[in-house]
Amino acid sequence: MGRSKRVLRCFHCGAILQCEKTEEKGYIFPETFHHATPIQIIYCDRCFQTMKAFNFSELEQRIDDDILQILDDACATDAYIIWVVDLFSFNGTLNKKIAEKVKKLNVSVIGTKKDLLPPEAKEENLINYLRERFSEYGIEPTSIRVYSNTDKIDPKELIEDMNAARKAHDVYMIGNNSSGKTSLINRFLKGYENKTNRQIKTINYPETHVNVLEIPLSLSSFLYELPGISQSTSVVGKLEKEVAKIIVPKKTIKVTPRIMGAGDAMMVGSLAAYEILKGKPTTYRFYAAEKVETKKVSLKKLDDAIAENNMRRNVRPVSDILVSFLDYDMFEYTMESDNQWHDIAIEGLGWLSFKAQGQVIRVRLPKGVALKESLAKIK
Ligand SMILES: Nc1nc2c(ncn2[C@@H]2O[C@H](COP(=O)(O)OP(=O)(O)O)[C@@H](O)[C@H]2O)c(=O)[nH]1
Ligand SMILES: [Mg+2]
Repeated sequence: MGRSKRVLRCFHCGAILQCEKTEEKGYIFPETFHHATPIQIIYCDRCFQTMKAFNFSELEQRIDDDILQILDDACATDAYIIWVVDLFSFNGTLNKKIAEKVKKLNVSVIGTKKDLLPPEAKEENLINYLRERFSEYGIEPTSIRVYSNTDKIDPKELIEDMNAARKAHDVYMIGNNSSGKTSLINRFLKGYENKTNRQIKTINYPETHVNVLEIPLSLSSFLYELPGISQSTSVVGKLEKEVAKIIVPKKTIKVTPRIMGAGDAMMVGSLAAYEILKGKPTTYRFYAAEKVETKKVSLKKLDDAIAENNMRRNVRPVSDILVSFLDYDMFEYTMESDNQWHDIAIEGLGWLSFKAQGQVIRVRLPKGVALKESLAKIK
């Protein structure tokens, strides 16, 4: 009779553990592999690293606390705030604590990366969209502009506008990581003349752990570029780097129209799905980076289709971190019947746009990612 031995598997993703191929599923260090006992709870290296990354969120929090502390100074000096948002990934989710701090100040909003949106995205609609989203947090911006780094704007004009708005006060530029703050400042610097005896420098902001860029605007006022606000609610950064490469757009995003009605569902790779529980067949448009693939399937077959796609990887992207149903959150929206275009947007991934006609739509998305329903960004 042969002998049997328990096969060691990762406690998180279930992959069979091995210690030979670092790039393949289930890899653990030979030390751990050879000394493992059958009753031990072991995670493969990949899951272990991911879980470590999740647990490091406290570290990100500390950076946000530092930003809050810097903003206390901004409040104390009645500073002018420039809040930069990336027009693609912004779905209306703002950091509440930061919004609470700056809402009494003079806030101006700059939407960046307009070039990533399709030509139907009109400046006026985008500005209204931004105004409505900020207003939900009690912020009434004094000005809202949208830019692309390919726009021909005169840097001198940027400076004149800012000088008129800040009324000799300091300026604090805030925004998420990669929202385009540094790119904006670089454009601004092209028209900048330093009339002070101080230099542009990166300083450790007093009593914090963070560095900020300090640009003297006059003998007694500065522009500060604050570190990026951590995007803990975006898909980007929650999943693998390979997934981020697919979902972060580098050129104009793609719009996929589909007719769907009750009983239909749309998979977005294996990362997310929109399920139409109730509603007449109508056009749904999905906006996402060019390499993000979608597939219409019957609602009944959705679970099987996702499981199969996790193996075959026909509809990209697929994440090895999303291995069970428990790794997803689910939300259900009952829409009004206002016949206006609405979006249900998954932060960092994309959004489904449709005319609200009383549909019931269920969305599944990676746990902890922000989902937001609002009037459409692009009409
Ligand atoms: N397509 C496009 N990309 C942009 C634009 N502005 C910034 N980026 C890119 O977005 C990324 C982050 O920009 P950066 O200015 O470093 O953002 P920061 O982290 O807020 O300082 C970089 O890869 C930039 O090239 C824009 O208007 N259009
Ligand atoms: Mg920067």
